[in-house]
Amino acid sequence: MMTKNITTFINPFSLGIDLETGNMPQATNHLVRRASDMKGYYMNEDALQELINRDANPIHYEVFEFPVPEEYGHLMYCISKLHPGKIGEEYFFTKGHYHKVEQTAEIYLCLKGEGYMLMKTNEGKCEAVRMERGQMVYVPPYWAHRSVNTGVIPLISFCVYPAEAGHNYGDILEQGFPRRIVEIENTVRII
Ligand code: PAN
Ligand code: ZN
Repeated sequence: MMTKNITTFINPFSLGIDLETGNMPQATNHLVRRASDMKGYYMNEDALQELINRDANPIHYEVFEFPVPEEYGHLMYCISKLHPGKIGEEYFFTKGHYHKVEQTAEIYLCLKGEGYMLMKTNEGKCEAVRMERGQMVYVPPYWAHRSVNTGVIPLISFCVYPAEAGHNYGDILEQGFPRRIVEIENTVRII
């Protein structure tokens, strides 16, 4: 349900984003997801555990943001940085989520790297849209979304979405996505 009655007044501001590295020096929120946070998401749990043991539970992806009020009318924005790698045959991905306020959309502008935005609906639709530098992906309302890095450098995107959207991770943790993106014989396959 959208709350349309509270929109806090704030003053305008600007901040810098390094379009090469995705660095946002003024960011005050830094969310870090490590390999151990991804338990239950990949097909090959043993391969995930091997990575956790071998590389001291490495960083999987990071989100940088300088928050605004989480209210109708404001726009939240962030840098999402997904590191490259595979768990077994499966390329690294973000957990993925629906927005809690499901009628909210999101824009991802890819700044660096390559991969896909995997999207699904509750009605069983699933789409994989290519992400590469300069490509904008529009995630419509009602679509769960997960970034997948099929390259060898971090996949970095600038994201913008209604600030009241919120995140629902539970449904994806339970149901996953109908499709997975894997490497078979040195080729990217969407299966
Ligand atoms: C993004 C994502 C970010 C991390 O900012 O939150 O890429 O992915 P997960 O949230 O799936 O862990 C976004 O879609 N915000 O709504
Ligand atoms: Zn989102």
